[in-house]
Amino acid sequence: MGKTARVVICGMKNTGKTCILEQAVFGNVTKDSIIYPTIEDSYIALVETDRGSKEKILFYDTAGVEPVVSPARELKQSYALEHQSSGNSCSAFARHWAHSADGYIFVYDTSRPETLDCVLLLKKELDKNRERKEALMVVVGHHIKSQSEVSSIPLESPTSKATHWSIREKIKHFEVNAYDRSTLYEMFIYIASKLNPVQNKSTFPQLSMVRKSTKSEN
Ligand SMILES: Nc1nc2c(ncn2[C@@H]2O[C@H](COP(=O)(O)OP(=O)(O)OP(=O)(O)O)[C@@H](O)[C@H]2O)c(=O)[nH]1
Ligand SMILES: [Mg+2]
Repeated sequence: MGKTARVVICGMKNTGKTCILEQAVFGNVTKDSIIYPTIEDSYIALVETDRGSKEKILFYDTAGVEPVVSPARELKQSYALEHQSSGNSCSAFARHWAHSADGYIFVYDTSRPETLDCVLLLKKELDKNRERKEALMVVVGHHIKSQSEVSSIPLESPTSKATHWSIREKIKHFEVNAYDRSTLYEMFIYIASKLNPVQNKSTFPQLSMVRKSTKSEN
């Protein structure tokens, strides 16, 4: 087991971040579970890699960030945003978390396009604050509503927009439903595997063999 990696789950409010973590770690989330808005929480878990080893990961659950305000709505809402006491903005989140995590899970709700806009901005702000420091990033489309429950179909579905964006950004895109624990495995195994890559074997034994054979030739 390597060192404990730190992974932050983030996204807009009510995208099901806590349900995803609770379900992955404890498997106790049902439709009747009462989940309160998060201030900040953490979970420590042993997560299996694709090689079968178990790695310790510390997951930070964060408060949902506020919706992204489009320029058209900005003037109208700027006063309200400036004066709200609770809530987290994308830039404040990025400043706080840019240097204290090895990985980020960006969550959006597949039925609410604005939640994906928020993910796009979060990633941009984190990149700006992290400069060239590498971090593992994954984006997760959370199917909170089934297709029949979605009242209006947006011009471009958030899921296909997220797929294109994730390809451009070279980050992996997953689709999950927190009520179905089996949909979460692939993402958590991927995260544990990427954060704990196979260590390269030392080349020292090969070097010593070369030295021996050179000696016998003389
Ligand atoms: N149908 C369905 N609803 C879900 C699912 N996951 C979460 N929900 C609903 O979404 C609500 C919000 O879930 P949370 O996990 O608290 O969302 P959050 O993103 O952690 O919210 P904040 O902590 O306020 O940012 C829950 O109370 C559930 O009712 C899911 O997989 N399916
Ligand atoms: Mg939460």
